[in-house]
Amino acid sequence: MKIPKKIESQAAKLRHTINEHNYYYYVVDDPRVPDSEYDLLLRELQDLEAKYPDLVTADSPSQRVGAPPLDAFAKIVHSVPMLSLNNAFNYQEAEDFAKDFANTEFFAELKFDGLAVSLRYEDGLLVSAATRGDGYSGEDVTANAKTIKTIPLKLRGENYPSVLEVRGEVFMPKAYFNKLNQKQAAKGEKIFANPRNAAAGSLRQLKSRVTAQRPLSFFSYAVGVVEGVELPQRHNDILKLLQQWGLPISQDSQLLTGIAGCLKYYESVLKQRQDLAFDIDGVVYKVNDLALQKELGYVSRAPRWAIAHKFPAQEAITQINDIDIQVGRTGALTPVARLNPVEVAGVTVTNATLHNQDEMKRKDVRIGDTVVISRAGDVIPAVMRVILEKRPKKTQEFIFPKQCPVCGSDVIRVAGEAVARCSGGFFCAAQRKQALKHFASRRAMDIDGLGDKLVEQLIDRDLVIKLVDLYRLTVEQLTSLERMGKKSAQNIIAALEKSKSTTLARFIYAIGIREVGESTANTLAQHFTIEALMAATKQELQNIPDIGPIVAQHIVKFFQQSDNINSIEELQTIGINWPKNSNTIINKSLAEEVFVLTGTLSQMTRTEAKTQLENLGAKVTNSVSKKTTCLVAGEKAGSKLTKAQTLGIKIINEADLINLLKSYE
Ligand code: 9MJ
Repeated sequence: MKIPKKIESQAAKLRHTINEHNYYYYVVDDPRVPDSEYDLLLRELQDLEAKYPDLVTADSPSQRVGAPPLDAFAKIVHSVPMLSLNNAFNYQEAEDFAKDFANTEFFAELKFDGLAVSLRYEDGLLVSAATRGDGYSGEDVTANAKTIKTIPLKLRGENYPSVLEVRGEVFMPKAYFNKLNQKQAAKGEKIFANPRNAAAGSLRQLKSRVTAQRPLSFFSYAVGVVEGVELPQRHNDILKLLQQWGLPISQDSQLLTGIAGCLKYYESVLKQRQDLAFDIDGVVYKVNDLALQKELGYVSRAPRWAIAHKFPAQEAITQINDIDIQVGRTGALTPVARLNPVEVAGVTVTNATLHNQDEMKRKDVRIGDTVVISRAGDVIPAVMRVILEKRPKKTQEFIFPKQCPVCGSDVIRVAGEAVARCSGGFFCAAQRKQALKHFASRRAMDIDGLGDKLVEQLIDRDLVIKLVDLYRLTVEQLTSLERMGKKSAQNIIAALEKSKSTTLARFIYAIGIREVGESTANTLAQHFTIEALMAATKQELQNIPDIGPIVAQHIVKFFQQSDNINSIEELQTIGINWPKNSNTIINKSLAEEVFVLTGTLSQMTRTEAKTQLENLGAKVTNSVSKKTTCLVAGEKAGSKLTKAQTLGIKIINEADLINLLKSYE
């Protein structure tokens, strides 16, 4: 079919516009249009291409959806071999690497934990993508790579080389990895052990339509063959050029001098590791000067001018001595493995979570098994997999209890939910303990001195059955407890008395409705009195911004239980109160502001800071853009700080933030 000129130019214009939006969205991290507008543009192009199939070009953004399946991967020979890196596993080895490089300029990069890929562009168009393979030849994953949104199908600008091979890492961001595994489990399909396996499994597979549904990403860190353009003589300048040509590069790299600078970089990245959106397994130091790189050359397949300084392993192997079931505040049963103590990333670990019933079954974890456990930062250590070859004879499959191990009530599992729950509610001592700890906590009723140990004793001795019993405690009852003097007991009674004057938001948060965190409690307090909240229908709740059907359902269900209504009434009768018009005096002084929080805060968590700013009407977003009005930079702020400086955005530190929040109290 002949394509009218007008249609042809309309399609070309759409392709260009969409590619530009892709660049700003994926590479610069500064979207120029809302997602909905982007979707409309893509739909418009797809409609045109459906009508006129000859309009489809290799670089059309519509081509990211995936090609027909392949029978097997073809081989691609790397004309310049893809190198591996030598590793340094400790400071000594890193220093040994650098001993001949006093005052040398290094470019330090993150070491992404994905799989290495070489992209080949000819006259600006992506013509092939290959895995590293053995370094000399790899698998042709072109159709799959084309589905990765951060990989440009066409280079930007005019001055790119006629041939450009870009080397980098394909990886899966951590957040998507967890979601993917949930989806896989729901479909009864393969669960990936870690984001690297998920990235490899998603890229090295024959159905590119499947790859298209996997949220993979890419960072460039080296070049192979380059023809037609003389490249700069410094590695960091080459990366800058790659970015100008539309290729994504990490913003967390740094130019530094000597090994001392490198080791500082190592330490600072190690601290931020958990906050990164993707997994890394170390950092890489590269001599920045290409002439010096050439002089240094290679030993076997690794360059002498670079080294990967690896982080300590986050996995270890140990044995399971026992499996316990813990009962949480909402009755959720969590299986926990009691371990032979083992050191993981510098900390001795004795317990690891087994998550839930399905996970246990899937992994077939048994008492006596030798297992791989993983500990990432502050996250609770988890059992990753069983080493079946080491399973002792006569182990038995673990039978998940049908009755709550604490109170004996039936265990119930709602269809579609992974979590099994004790149906005992406040009757269950385990749930009571957790509910009470939450009620007393600092951001809830803030009862000073009522810590976890005390709560356990109060419940174990039946001194507190219902929440209101807390406020009926006497000094005599308290002094009868272990390690409780008269003065401490009096202090606790005073703290209880003080906690009675609170805010509606705190109270709603404190009563522990499922899925109602601090921020939701705040929203609810701004729209309802407690009486109105107790009577609200699911629809009324959903009419409020940020309240979705699931939260609404939990709220309605909570207030359908007469025990909960009685408990609230008793608490009010005993004197818990809040300014009755607190929901009408809303301070929206920061309504025009868009904040970004970055780095580590010492006085509060980022979530707390976010909630407090939002309560004053401010918007708090994750990435710095022109719309950002203020960046709060905590300790060790990284690329967001640099970006904010570049854009001339107001930057404040934690002390400034606290003063700002105080000024509105
Ligand atoms: C990774 N995996 O992040 C290199 N790498 O450079 C970085 N790998 C590399 N650089 C030359 N950041 C060969 C391999």
